[in-house]
Amino acid sequence: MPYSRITMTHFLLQEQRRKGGSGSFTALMTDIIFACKMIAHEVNRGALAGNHGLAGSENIQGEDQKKLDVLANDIFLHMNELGGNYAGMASEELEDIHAVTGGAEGKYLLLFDPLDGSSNIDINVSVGSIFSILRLPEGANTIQEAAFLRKGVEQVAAGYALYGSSTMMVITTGNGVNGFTLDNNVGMFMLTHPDMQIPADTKEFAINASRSRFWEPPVKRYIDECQAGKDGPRGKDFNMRWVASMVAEVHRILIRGGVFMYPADSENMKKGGKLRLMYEANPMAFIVEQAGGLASTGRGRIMDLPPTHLHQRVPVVLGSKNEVERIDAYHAEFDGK
Ligand code: P6P
Repeated sequence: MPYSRITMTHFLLQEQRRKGGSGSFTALMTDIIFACKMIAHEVNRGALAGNHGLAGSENIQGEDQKKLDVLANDIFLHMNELGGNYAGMASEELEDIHAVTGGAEGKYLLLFDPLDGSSNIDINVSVGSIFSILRLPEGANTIQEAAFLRKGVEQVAAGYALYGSSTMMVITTGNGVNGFTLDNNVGMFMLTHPDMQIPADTKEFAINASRSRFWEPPVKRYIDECQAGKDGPRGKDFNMRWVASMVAEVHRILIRGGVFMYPADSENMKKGGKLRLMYEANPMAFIVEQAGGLASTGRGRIMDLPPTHLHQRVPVVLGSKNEVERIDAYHAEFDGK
């Protein structure tokens, strides 16, 4: 059997040739791949490198930054500045968009959550990086926040890196979803999960059940029915998972199906929910939809939402198509639609 492994770089080059691209997208993705490999190294070194614990600073979200939050953000900024294949950047860890420096002249806008799930770092549980890529609007010469405020349907590409038992990257450019595993011996991501598909049905849900007292009735109805098991209205038993790392939850759903929910509730409703639209919900929604799943707020498609500001939050219900449709139907029934 001839050697048939495909590296992520060669996969992207094949996509580039198929689409007749100029190579600037591939160049940007190469910088992102470098950043994720370096972050993987720092995550894996953990306490040995003094990477655990708090940085002693807060981010725009008012959250205490972990040392690796700051380091991962610095790595993303530095590797992309070196590459210069971007027109502007935005990060969960930065209040404002990142000024273009060093003569960057790419035609893409890069948005990212450099280290998602960072409360898991010190306990050695999976964390990840999430990124979203938009095309710079035609004729835009100065980069303002407004250029980033585009619906999820306008994304050119989206992906994540999962720093877990193995390091993986999963991406979509609008032609399905493909997964790559880092071979540390050669330092390359290799195609291991071609054409990832989410099963339409599932017996597994993920939600932070400690917030049940805040949930709206349609969310409570859905979870109660799952917990009622085979003797209840669903006629089957369900299992629950909660990793507190959206990247890990989405990856599990891509591999074996499931539904992930972080709904707006009576406690977080005033902020619009918990998860951020531009660099968490939208990229994950693109990936999930490209894999045959759905991504909703409970009351509408996430990728159709017109953003109003960079760090806005949004309710998230995503995963197996038939479960998301059921949850949306419960919301519509509750709203009297
Ligand atoms: P909770 C991580 O901080 C995150 O943004 C998502 O990755 C994760 O799903 C969620 O928040 C965890 O929230 O309420 O369990 O801390």
